[in-house]
Amino acid sequence: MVSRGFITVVLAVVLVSCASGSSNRATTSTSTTTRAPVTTTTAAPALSARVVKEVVVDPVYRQGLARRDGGWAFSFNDGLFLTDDALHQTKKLVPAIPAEWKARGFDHIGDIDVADGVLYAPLEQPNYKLGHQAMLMYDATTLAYRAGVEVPQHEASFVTVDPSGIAYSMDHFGGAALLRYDVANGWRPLAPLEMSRSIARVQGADVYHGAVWLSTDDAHEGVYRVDLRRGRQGQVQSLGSIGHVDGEGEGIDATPTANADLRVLSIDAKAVPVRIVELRVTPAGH
Ligand SMILES: [Ca+2]
Repeated sequence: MVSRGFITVVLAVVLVSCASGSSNRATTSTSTTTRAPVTTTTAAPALSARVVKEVVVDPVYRQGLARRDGGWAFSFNDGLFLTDDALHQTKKLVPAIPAEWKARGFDHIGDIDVADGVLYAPLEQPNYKLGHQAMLMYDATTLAYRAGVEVPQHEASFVTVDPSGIAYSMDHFGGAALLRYDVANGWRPLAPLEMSRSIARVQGADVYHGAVWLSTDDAHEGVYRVDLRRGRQGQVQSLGSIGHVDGEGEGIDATPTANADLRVLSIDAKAVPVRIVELRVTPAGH
């Protein structure tokens, strides 16, 4: 219900934005006779995210966050945890990195995602110059390890998978492109999605409703939206800050609930507490 409300708001803003974008572009086009009139509407809806609540969580829940059926999933460097809606832990897997991957130097799980019953975990080894990291897959209900695959990227702070089976990640912690993989075809690399601007220190991402929502540990703990829709692909919007700018922003989930549209993990500057910062996304200025 709330999700539908959020979508309605977004669509309404798109319509308003398209209307104003057309008139602005029409005005611009009259100032030059050498350009053809621009009739496409590529303006993105202006959205902003504001903090509505903070929830202190178990300090081990400090890397990744994902919505799952009936609750939440969290990740730690070498642990996976499931909770119910009230954040009571229902299952854990510690250690979570299979011995075969540990033997190859992999030691860090980043921001996770859950899609179609599978928990996806980005796995790093610390020598970023090697140019390879890994993606692991677990049963999202039992946390049983299913499979893993090496991927050609230098770092791997996050992975998120859309309903069609396209996985998104980034080559480095920051940059101006999202890597894409075809999960069903052995994680075959697809053409990267070029973004309209570079974003620094990306720590998490979640694909939801035509966009990839990014959390960062940049200068203002910013949250960003990367459009995936035709005509606006790669357009980046800065949505706002999660606050706690002296702390460390980590994983994100973008599944709307009754309380919030975005949730971002934030590690306090003193290492504890760890908070889920809940944000509501609304048209900018509202
Ligand atoms: Ca996530």
